[in-house]
Amino acid sequence: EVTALAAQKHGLNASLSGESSGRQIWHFVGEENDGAGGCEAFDPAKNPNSSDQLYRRERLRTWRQKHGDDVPVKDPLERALKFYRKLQVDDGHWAGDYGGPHFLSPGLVVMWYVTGRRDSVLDANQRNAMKRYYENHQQSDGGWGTHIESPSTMFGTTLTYVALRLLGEPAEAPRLRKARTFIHYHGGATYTASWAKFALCLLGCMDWEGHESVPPEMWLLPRWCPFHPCRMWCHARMVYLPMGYLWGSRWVYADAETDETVLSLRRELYPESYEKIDWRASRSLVAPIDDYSPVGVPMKLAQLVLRCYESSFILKPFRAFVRRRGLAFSADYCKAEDLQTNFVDIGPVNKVYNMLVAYDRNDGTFDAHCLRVPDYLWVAEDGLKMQGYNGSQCWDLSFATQAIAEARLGDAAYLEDCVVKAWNYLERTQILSTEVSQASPAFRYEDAINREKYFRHVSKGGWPFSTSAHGWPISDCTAEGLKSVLALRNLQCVMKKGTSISDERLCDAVDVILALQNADGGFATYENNRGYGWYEWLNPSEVFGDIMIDYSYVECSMASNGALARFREAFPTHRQREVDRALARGNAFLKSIQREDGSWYGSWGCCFTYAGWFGIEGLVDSGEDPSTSEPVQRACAFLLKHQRANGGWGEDFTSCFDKAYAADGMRDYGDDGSGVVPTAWALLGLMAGRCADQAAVRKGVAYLERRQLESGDWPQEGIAGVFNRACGITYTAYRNVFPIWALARYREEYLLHS
Ligand code: LAN
Repeated sequence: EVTALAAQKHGLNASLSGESSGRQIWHFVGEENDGAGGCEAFDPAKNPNSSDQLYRRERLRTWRQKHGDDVPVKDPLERALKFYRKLQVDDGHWAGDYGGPHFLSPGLVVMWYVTGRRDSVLDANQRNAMKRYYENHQQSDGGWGTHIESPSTMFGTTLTYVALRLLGEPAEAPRLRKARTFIHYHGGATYTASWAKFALCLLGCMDWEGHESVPPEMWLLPRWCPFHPCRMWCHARMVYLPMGYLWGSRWVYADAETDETVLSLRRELYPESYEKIDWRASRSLVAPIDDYSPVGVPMKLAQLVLRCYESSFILKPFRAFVRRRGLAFSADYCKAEDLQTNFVDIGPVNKVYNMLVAYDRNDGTFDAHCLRVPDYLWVAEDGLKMQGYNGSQCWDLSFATQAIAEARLGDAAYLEDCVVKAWNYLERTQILSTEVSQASPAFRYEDAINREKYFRHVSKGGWPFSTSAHGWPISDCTAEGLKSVLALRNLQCVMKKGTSISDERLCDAVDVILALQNADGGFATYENNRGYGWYEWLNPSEVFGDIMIDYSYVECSMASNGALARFREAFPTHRQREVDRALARGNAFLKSIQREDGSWYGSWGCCFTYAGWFGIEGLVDSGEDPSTSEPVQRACAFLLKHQRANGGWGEDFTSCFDKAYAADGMRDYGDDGSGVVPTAWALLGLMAGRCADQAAVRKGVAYLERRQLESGDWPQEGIAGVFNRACGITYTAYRNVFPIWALARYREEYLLHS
């Protein structure tokens, strides 16, 4: 029944270009099934970031077939827009590579293996293309990083090694020998990070005694208890949920004791003999190269207490009772999450583990889950990867549309069609309550959520990051969605041809934003902050930083401030006092987290440059007069200080990891330290702050124009996105949307007002 629901609502045969709900599915056709599709050879040593050639070529080809060749355009902005509109998918969004992390697809491979190696989870073409990806990203030391630009870690290496073996690569293949040397040099798989250990335990290549406790009965604590997991950041919560279930039932691959590959892996992964390993003693081991956030003393103590609890004889009957109830609650909660998200699930890690829980529940939902695996897979010239989300559709689209609106080109004949399609995507993607309009068959689920029981924040009126089927609303995605709608709604083409969005829906969006403001005046990602800073002492992940609670971020706060301000202009009477107050508090929050040197630390993009734009624009949107505001001028001075000799700005991932500005700029994959994406961010910030140094801005704009390719595209440089301090994530749309926006702002706003 559930399978039928998913199939019917989301058009399973949809190809990448024919979807109506943002779904991105790759089909392998003819000879292109090696994942390369005739692309130029991919050389990760030059730049491990794919430039999304497969997708872009396919789109350009389709465009040319329909519309013929473009007349060459001189104007850089027009050239960029004429290029970018060609990449749009029929349903209105722009697709793109959202890969980057290396630790995601191995989890999928393990799940595919332990649930019976079905083609419905991963077919042969997908597996081949996945192997190609792993091969492409192996580094000269034999290892793999946590993400494509990271130095090798045990986390990335053990997982990828195991995935390659499960996909059929022989242990004696030279690349695997090399990887094994790396693993053994760092002490063997007992030194990998806990999330990798978890996968090894499921597969039967590590004893569960080697894994710290994840008791599912923590869900039974009373809600007021500060240790109740509902207070965690939703991503951590939704990952530890299926983990608790699988740990609590000590789930292991049924054929582990006879499976040749598993038995061999037990020999390959450890320098000592598997039988002799002291698993209990190995639990807390972790290689220094993985140990980004060392587990704090409080967590170590908690683990000690849990060890006693786990082995206590007296507590056995009590434990058995609460464990059973904890497992039952976890299984139900996983299922609720599956249904709420149409089996997409909030992210790639819980997708895989929830699938395993569904397999274990054996209630028929596993098949529905299989249909949603391709949503996470993306093919580029470096092979097939599992993405960090089921795409970044709504997010990228909201920037593209705001850029077009700011360029005052929304009604230009060559963009009309593109704008109307994008508008319709925004309309279809907003999360509504119960009604399902004709134009929007996607499952809108507010009433199905069982919100209170499963700790969900309000959704009605929000926008998600990707698709309405996913449906978790996010503060800044809601805000950027609302800003886009406000920017487009008065265009002639939208009024004539777009699906209407009622004022009431815009008010709903503002209600979501208002509800998401934290006590400190800032905005977190999906929910209000429900916990305390000291939770970070309990972060068990080792490889990630600041994952325990939903903090207030400069990015989410700027977006929310901007949306409130623009909404107030359009609807001055809706919750007037609350909106005013929220803006004043938002403004104070942004000032409170600005660093002495004028910068802000960026959590979701690289890094101080990204946050600089958000910080400045957020301050201005919340009422700061740029010409007199000291914080705005200090922020502009910070950005100006980092302009490079070639006129651009550059910052690479190390800034995020080290939490300090990487003075060498975009070191490895930029252009003499600069890059087009950071340059565009810096310019957007400076122009929002009405920077008085016009020469610097002009130089930055000239830099963007100089780097533009003949086609109107820009080159793909270093990785632009980040999460959890330590993991990079790819946004291929950024090299288009932000330069376009910066050029637009320069022409339409800055020159006129300065
Ligand atoms: C994202 C993607 C979008 C991103 C923005 C909207 C850009 C940001 O402004 C707020 C945070 C958010 C929503 C975000 C949070 C962390 C995510 C979900 C991701 C970076 C995509 C992947 C990542 C997720 C945690 C990856 C899975 C890994 C785990 C450690 C669970």
